[in-house]
Amino acid sequence: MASSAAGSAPHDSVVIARRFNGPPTTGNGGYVAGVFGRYNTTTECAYMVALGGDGKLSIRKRVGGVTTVLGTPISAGISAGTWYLLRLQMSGTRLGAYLNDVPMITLTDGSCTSGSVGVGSQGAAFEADDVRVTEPAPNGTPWFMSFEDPARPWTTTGVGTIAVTTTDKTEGARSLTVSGCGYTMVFSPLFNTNEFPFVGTKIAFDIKLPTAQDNPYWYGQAQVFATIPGPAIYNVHFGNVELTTLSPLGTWKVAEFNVPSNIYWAFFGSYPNSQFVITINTNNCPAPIYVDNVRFTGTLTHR
Ligand SMILES: [Ca+2]
Repeated sequence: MASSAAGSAPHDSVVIARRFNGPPTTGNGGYVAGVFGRYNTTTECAYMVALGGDGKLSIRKRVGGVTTVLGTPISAGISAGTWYLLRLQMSGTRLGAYLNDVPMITLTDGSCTSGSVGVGSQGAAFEADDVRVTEPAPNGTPWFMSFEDPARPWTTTGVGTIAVTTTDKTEGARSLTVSGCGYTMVFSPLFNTNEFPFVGTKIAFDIKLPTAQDNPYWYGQAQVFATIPGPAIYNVHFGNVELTTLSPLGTWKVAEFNVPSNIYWAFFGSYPNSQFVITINTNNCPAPIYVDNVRFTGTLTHR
């Protein structure tokens, strides 16, 4: 692997090349170029998000000097001479590849644990600019909590509709829009409580109300519920936040809820098939509400 611009990075990190040009000559499927992380020179271990001469985006792993492709490469129409925004997201054993801020691949692998980051290639020339390293979601919060994980989407029932968008967000590359009047329930994917390294006495999310409101006297209400079947916690209510208090309109605000004590303590256990539900009850119809970065707040304790 030819490489350059390597620097050390924490275990959980995001490597971004905001301008990356240099997919190998079209047709050379074995040639790749991209960003890498957790490169350990002793074990020759590293992860890479690679642009391929076959036009595909892939996540690759190098262990003991041997390169393998993880998961299924995505046909992305990669072509030589085009600038791309590349992102390799590493959080615990979870890896993600983003192209131009769009999540393309997520998978898990535990081979490479820490090391340096950089840009590199196999058999290809490349140019990279504005390479940076950032931290993933705070406190190791699972990616789905910030609507970043295409493999674990949130779902809905009720009158409203939801969609993931990249146009406006407070964390990562995506947020969730909730559209429509009435009472809309938004369900997290099922998770194990042990996926959260930190547990908080409160839970919060960022929310942005549209400036257009059908009822200027009542914007609506948000609620949070949780179900943790192991200790027989079903649809327990965290409380309400009156959206009318979240002014000014058109700016990101924080909705925060106290975590009921039985739920707080359950998060120190290991319980599969758990789920959060966020409900939005609103009179607003003309424009969507944005939600992002659901996370524990208050007093945080390592589980
Ligand atoms: Ca996000």
